[in-house]
Amino acid sequence: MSSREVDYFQCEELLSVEERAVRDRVRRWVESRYLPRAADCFEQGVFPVDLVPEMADLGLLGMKLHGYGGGGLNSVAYGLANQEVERGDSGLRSFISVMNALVIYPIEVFGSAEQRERWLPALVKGEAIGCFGMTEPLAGSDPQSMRTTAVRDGGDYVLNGRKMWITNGELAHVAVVWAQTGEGIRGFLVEKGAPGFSAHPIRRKFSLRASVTSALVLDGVRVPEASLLPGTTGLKSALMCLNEARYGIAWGAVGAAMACYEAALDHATTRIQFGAPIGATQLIQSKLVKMLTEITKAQLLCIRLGRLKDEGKARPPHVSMAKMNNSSEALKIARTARDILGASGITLGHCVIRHMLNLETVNTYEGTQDIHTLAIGRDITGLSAFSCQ
Ligand code: TGC
Ligand code: FAD
Repeated sequence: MSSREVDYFQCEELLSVEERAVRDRVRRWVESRYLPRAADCFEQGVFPVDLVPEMADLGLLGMKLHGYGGGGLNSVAYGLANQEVERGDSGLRSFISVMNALVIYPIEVFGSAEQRERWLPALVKGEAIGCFGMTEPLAGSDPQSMRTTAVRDGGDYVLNGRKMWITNGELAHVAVVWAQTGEGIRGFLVEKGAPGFSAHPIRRKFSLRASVTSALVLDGVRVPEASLLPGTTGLKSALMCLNEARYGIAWGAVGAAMACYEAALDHATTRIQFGAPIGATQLIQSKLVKMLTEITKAQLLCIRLGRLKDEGKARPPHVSMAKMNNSSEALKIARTARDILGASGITLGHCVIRHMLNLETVNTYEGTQDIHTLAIGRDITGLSAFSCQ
């Protein structure tokens, strides 16, 4: 095996023919349709909404969904698709994550038959876009403290509150909104155009620029009881969705890291300083070896987690470990790659600074490094260290 391939431990052999086919199909699409415009989307701060129908045709929406036009893929194939999309850009993968894990999944698992019929086929075809409103200005890592309320009034619920940092917010035809009710935190489907409901852009981002990030305002939004996701039974229901999204992020981060490593290796073997390629120096080799080692560990973690998931043996702390490790290692790899590229590493002429800036968000959203550390710490000790009170 050539040391130039980003598959040092022959992980390829751990994949089925179908899983490889999904990966290769998505890789070809990303390379031909997204990469040529990735830098422009990032620079201009634009999500390429015109590509949504192509993503749907490629089967990127509803990848794991059985029925309703979904792909019914296993977890490893789903993960590989996330990896390839994030090799393109974390913003593009965020769109895929939100659609699959945070909108289609909760409607499939917690929705009524009517809600599933109404939304799932349209979401899978890309005719409808969704978002997931959990985070608030005063409730980020601690969503249990959310202040958005849904109060019963006759046959309706009335929602009041603010949601912050919501991916796809202004694009969405339907928002999965989490709110405090008299029966704990529950999920609601709030449609675009509902009186009192609006989405506003969050501007001046230096990360995830090719993704729409919004604030949601809910001022006395009256929705019928049929908008409640009837299967939701507290914060746990929302955390189950996060579990799915975090799993995809663990794979996606590997894709971004692979892209950065490839760019760094290419530069190290072609850039001549002091009469030799910089890759001939021990310092640069040490950095490349560390990068490849961490990518290899992350790849193995993902494949094992995917198999555990499909066997019904993966627990939330397993997902936390993969999300935590892979996003933080990808960020370190991107920073190292940026360094190896020297001055050229600061421009969008290479993918590296784009990935590096994006990975700052990937490391923060869906549970920060600290939060996943505490979740795993609680799992192994049985002691919660979330609050110092
Ligand atoms: P805690 O007592 O731990 O849990 C309440 C109930 O939920 C269960 N549970 C989980 N279930 C499934 N998956 C998980 N990951 C779970 N974690 C906990 C738990 O067993 C319990 O069940 P039960 O039956 O006893 O009721 O709740 P806590 O309030 O102590 O909070 C735990 C904590 C801190 C880990 C959680 O709040 C957390 O994960 N915080 C981080 C917040 C976060 O990740 N937000 C993400 C917002 S969405 C987003 O960022 C989208 S980015 C999209 C993109 O663009 O890709
Ligand atoms: P805080 O919770 O305020 O944390 C600040 C710092 O304190 C962090 O370093 C954290 O690790 C640390 N900290 C917090 N608690 C503890 C503790 N107990 N012990 C030690 N350290 C602690 N949310 C959604 O609901 N839907 C979305 O679609 C969505 N998309 C996003 C897109 C982008 C681009 C971004 C940046 C965020 C998005 N988020 C979304 C929000 C994201 O999930 C939150 O930003 C994240 O959960 C962290 O919350 P916070 O930003 O409020 O930080």
